[in-house]
Amino acid sequence: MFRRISALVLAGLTAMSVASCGGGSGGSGSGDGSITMGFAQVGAESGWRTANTKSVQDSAKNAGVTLKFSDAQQKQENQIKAIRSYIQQKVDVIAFSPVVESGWDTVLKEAKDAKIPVILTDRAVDSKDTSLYKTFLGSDFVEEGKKAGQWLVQEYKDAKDPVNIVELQGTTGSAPANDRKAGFAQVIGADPKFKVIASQTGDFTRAKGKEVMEAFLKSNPDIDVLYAHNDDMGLGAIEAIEGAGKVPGKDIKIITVDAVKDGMQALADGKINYIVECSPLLGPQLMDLAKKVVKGEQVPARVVTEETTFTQEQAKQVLSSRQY
Ligand code: GYE
Repeated sequence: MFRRISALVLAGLTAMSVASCGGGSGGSGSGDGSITMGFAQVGAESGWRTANTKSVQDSAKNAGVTLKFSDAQQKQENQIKAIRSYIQQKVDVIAFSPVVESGWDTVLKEAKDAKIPVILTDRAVDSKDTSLYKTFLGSDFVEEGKKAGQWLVQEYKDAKDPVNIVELQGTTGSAPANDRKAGFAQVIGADPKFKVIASQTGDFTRAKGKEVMEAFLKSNPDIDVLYAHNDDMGLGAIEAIEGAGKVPGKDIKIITVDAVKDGMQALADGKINYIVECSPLLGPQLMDLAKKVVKGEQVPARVVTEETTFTQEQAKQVLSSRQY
């Protein structure tokens, strides 16, 4: 009897220690170095996001990181709930891509108090207190907006007439929408012939991009250029442009950001004119950073993703080898 009880107690203790392996709050994880990450994803709004989710999930597997994953369907309150549940579950590290920039201080403070390190990935927050997170891994969205503007300035360098631009913005209040708009405006603002005649959010989705472009076309007979903050909205807009009997890439020149496969295909087909790349393949670097912060090692406060741009000719060359 005693032997049976002690065996049960022992089994219970073992189970507890196994359970706590991934749960050392901010500790160094289990002896074998494995860690548990809670990841609060934005949603599944675009091809970029799908590729990003796959990258995070695949890299976690490869790195031996146990991943708890949630999809917030583009709603901040869902992300906050997910982060709180990761805090309760005492994960080793929380990573998330904040849907909007503002309103994170309270929940980030809760993670800090629970001694769970937080990594921002893809999108930034505007919190003044940078001790609320360990690092921010992702693109320089202002730079992306500038690259889009620079192509336009070059493309219309000899034009004397006004260039009428419509803009499809990403999710209102998100870092990529704010920054891609700002970078673009900064570059084209140097020449008054560039006029943004309409600018509205398409929430980074194809359906919204189409809907808003239809409205733009109805109220503006003379659109020269569309600048869409991502490929998906650009692809939706192409349907609207074709529906209105115009030729995308010719009657209306199109610049987008991301360079996912469908976007690159449209670029190679001549329907988009220029794409600024934004890489979603953040998973491997995220897992490296996570392991370091859980061990208490120093990491750079900002890790910027390397990216390029594509013309129609370049798209034709790389299309077959595009991973996402
Ligand atoms: O450009 C867009 C996605 O945050 C960089 O979010 C990301 C953006 C990306 O929905 O397609």
